[in-house]
Amino acid sequence: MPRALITGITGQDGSYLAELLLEKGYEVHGMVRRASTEKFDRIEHLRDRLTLHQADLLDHRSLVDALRAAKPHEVYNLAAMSFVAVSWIQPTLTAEFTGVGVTRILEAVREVCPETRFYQASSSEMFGKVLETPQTEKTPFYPRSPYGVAKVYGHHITVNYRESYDLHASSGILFNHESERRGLEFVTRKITWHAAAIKTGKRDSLQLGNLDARRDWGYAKDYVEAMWLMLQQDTPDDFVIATGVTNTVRRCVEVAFDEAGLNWEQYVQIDDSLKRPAEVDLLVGDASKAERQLGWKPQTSFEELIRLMVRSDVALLS
Ligand code: NAP
Ligand code: F7E
Repeated sequence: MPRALITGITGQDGSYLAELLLEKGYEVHGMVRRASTEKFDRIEHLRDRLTLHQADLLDHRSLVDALRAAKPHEVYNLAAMSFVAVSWIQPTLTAEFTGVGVTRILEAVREVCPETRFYQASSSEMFGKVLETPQTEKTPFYPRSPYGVAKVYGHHITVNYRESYDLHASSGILFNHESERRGLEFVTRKITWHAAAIKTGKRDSLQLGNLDARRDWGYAKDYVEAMWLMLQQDTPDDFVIATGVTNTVRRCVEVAFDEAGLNWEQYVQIDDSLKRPAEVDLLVGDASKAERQLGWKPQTSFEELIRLMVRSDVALLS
């Protein structure tokens, strides 16, 4: 039976990846952080089929112990401080988790299980102020946030350990991906949740920042499949995972409020404090290498995604 260890298993992607690997017959181990109140909502339905290990990306000893206990064939490093807006408020902590944390886990893999296949969760935020469009694996990075800078470090250290120590380490450069399990602070879920909350009478307005920002949004369930495919290749490599379609935040609002049967202009207000010190204006990825080499293609359109998120939030709040 193949064994996998997922860091960040309590997050959006971790929970979908755990489901996928269980379906494929894996023994699934997850790394979790201790908190005074457990927040395992996204994996509650899987709890009895998972083995959880207390560890933290800030603590090398705990990473070594988790790897020794799990003996994984595959490690998926999804743990990170993942919210871009907060990375300006906690820039050094973001660098520690999201950047140097990657070196800590790579060092632990090298020490405990150098044959293990390793996946690093890189991000389209590394492209930031884009130097070409669409963005590919060869597009130079120009990060625009402390989070993006930390992800560039994590990406380069993964490539460097692959080349220095011959590790089977791959990096997925994933563009934004969302779902019913997306954190409420990210813009798509904030919009779908508020559309549902207004429809069900629990809120009467929605405050947003930059409506003109453009993102390439896909469905998280489709994207975790690409992570798994990367680790099934004989040779480790880097892959852009994206839909190739870009939409504005404004379009996201229009679709979500339409699904809820509401006129968005009556409810949405601009709050300048939600605008970022430096913005990423346009992201659109070219995933043709993943299609060619992994046979991966996105299955869910932007509009389907936003509509299914609104329906899920309406059900949640009703
Ligand atoms: P998420 O929902 O915010 O989940 C992040 C996970 O990381 C949580 O399980 C969190 O645990 C864990 N974590 C944070 N700091 C940690 C630490 N110091 N030690 C151990 N665990 C820690 O993020 P996501 O959307 O699933 O994203 C997964 C990964 O892909 C992240 O690395 C993110 O940066 C990257 N990424 C995401 C996207 C996207 O659009 N979703 C795109 C590109 C890349 P707690 O539950 O304890 O907080
Ligand atoms: O912002 C604009 C905001 O926070 C998207 C993470 O998963 O994807 C995610 O990062 C856009 C930005 O995601 C609000 O200015 C307007 O331009 O949903 P977001 P993100 O910053 O793109 C990348 C690929 C990752 O790797 C990250 O981990 O929406 N926006 N008004 C707003 N954003 C938020 N959050 N809230 C607003 O009110």
